[in-house]
Amino acid sequence: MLIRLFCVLILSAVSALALGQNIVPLTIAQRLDHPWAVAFLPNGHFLVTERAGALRVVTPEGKLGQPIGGLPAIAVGGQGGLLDVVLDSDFLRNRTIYFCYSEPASRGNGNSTALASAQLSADLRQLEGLRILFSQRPKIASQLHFGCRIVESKNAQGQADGKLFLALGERYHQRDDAQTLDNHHGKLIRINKDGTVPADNPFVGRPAALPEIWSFGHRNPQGATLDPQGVLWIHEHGPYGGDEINLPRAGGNYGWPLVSYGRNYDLTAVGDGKSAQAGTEQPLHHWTPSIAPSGMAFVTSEKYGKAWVGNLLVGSLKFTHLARLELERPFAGKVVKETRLLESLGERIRDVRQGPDGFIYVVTDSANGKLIRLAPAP
Ligand SMILES: [Ca+2]
Repeated sequence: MLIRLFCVLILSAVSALALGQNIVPLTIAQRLDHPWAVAFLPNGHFLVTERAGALRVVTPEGKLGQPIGGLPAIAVGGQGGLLDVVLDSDFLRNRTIYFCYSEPASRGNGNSTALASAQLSADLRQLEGLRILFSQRPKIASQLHFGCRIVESKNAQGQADGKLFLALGERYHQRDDAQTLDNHHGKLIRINKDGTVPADNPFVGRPAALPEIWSFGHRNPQGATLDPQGVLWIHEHGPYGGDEINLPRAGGNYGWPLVSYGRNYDLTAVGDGKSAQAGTEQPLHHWTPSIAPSGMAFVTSEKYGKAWVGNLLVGSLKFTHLARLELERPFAGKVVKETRLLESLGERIRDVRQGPDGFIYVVTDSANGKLIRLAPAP
C-alpha cells in the first residue's frame, strides 16, 4: 500500500511539475461509488457521501468504513441520491451534521431535495436524532437538477449565526418555476438550524411567496461556500454554455430562465436570447463553453504559497479539471486569471474543500471515485 502510494506520488509529481503547477495529487482512497462531498472529522478521518445512498467514514490511510446507519429514505437515480454533507461549526460539542439528498414522495413517484440534521455516534457508525429540516416543494417526477449544497453562514464577526443556506435546482422540467416565489425550484433558501424560518428573510410576509427563499432565478447550483470575509458565493450549471458564479444577495433574481449567457441544448435561444435584463442580477463570472461546475472552496492556508491565498477553486465535471480562479486584490468583483489544474488526471471533480489541516481535498465522480489530497510539490 505504501509503495503504491509512493509511486502515485512520484508519477503525479512528474506530471504536476511538467505542467508548471506547484501541487501533487495524492490519492487517499478509491472505490468510492460516485462520491459527492467530503467533510472533515476532528479525529482526522473523512466523512464522504456516495450518490448511491451511502455515508462512510474514510480513515487517513484510505480504508472505507461500512455505510453509516440511520439515513432517511433516499430517491437514488439519475442525478439524485445522497449529495452534500457538512459538519456543524460546533460539531465537537454537539456531533451534528447536515446533509442533503433527493427525498422520495410519501406517495407516487415524485421527489425533491431535502435537508436533514442528525448526530453522528461516537463510534462513527450510526446517525441518531434524525430531523428533516426542509423539503423542497413541490415534488415532481424528475431525476435532474437537485442542486444541493449546504453552507452554515457567519455573522460579521466571523461566528456561526445559526443559519443554513441550501442551494436548490429547478428540476429541469419546470424551469419557469425559478421565476415564481410560490415554489422552491431554482432557489437559494435560508433556514435556522432547527428548520424554522428566519424572521429577516427577504420574502417573509409577502403573499404567495415561500418564506424560506433567499434568492431566485437559479438553474442548478452545485457549489456554495463562504469567502474569507463570510460572504456567500455560489455557482450554477448553465444550459449549453453560461455556467455562472453569483454572490446571492437577499431577494435577488439571478435571471434563469429569462436571461443566460448560454443557449438551450437544441441551440435555440434562452428566452429572448438576452444575457442581461433590468431586474436581474449579472453573474460575477461565467463560462462558455460550460465547464459543468461542482464544488467550490476558497484557499485560506499558505500550504501552496502566498499566491494561492484568497484564490477560489471550482471543480469541473465536463472538462475534468480543477479551476483555480485568482481574484483582483483588493477584490472589486473581477476574476483576473483562471488556470486548469489536475487535467492530467482525467477525473470529473465533484467536490473541493480545504481541510482543517490547510490542505485541499477533492473527490472525483465515477464508479471508482477517489478522495485526493493536493500536496504542495516538493
Ligand atoms: Ca443568471
